[in-house]
Amino acid sequence: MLNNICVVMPTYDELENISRTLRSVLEVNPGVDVLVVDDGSPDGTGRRADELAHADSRIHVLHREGKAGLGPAYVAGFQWALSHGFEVICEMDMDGSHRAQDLRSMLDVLGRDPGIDLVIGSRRIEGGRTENWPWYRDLLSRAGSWYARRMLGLRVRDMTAGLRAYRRDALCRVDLRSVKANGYVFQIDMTRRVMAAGGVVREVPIVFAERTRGRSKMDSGIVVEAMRCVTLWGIERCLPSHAARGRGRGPADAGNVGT
Ligand SMILES: Nc1nc2c(ncn2[C@@H]2O[C@H](COP(=O)(O)OP(=O)(O)O)[C@@H](O)[C@H]2O)c(=O)[nH]1
Ligand SMILES: [Mg+2]
Repeated sequence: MLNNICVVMPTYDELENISRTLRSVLEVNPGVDVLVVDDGSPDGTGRRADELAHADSRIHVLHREGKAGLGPAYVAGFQWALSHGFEVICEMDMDGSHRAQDLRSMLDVLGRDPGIDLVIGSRRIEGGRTENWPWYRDLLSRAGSWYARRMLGLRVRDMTAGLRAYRRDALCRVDLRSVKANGYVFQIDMTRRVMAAGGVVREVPIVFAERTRGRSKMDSGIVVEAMRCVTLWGIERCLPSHAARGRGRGPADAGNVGT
């Protein structure tokens, strides 16, 4: 049984989603705390988060000045959760795409096996799927995961998945201050960093449903950033200096199990 769980939920213009998403997360997972990380949403999401936090002590809010991207919002949220002593720190979208019951089953898996450092809610293993995603998003996500797997030599099927549960120690082993990734490549960066530090990753199947309210913040800059970073990290990985560093550290991918 896990205790001290914080679900970090970044928001930008999610007024139409925040109340019902938080209600469902906390109803299905009554033991968790939630940290909303709002980047000054013009639609008033931050104010609504404050009202909800006022009514429920499990809800916390971190206000940031302006839209700075998913990665920096998560890094700030992780640092807050670590400094407040949480033992398990999760990532979850606020737009209703991630199901509260999937978070629960992932926490069950983490709770049952102390050897696991990171549970990834995967759309790309048996039992996992996407619903109502436009074909081009599905293609982009599959191609991105394939490219990252090949370039970085990792066996994770869903590299850009955004429903995750980290054990505190796994996050502590990552130098969060040096994480600069902004968009979805943040998820790839965190995966490779956890594994490079010897972390064990387990994928658990989830259903990801496209949002029905509000607008996606995905844009072409996010795709370009992902391509650029993954290519660079892949090249770095092949350099002799990197291979020499890796030798002293043990097997980077040890313990990763696909399903
Ligand atoms: N704080 C913060 N949250 C963001 C930012 N960009 C996206 N989000 C949130 O991250 C989650 C996923 O974003 P979304 O636009 O739905 O991405 P998609 O599902 O890939 O289309 C949602 O909860 C968004 O509100 C940002 O720059 N800052
Ligand atoms: Mg979304």
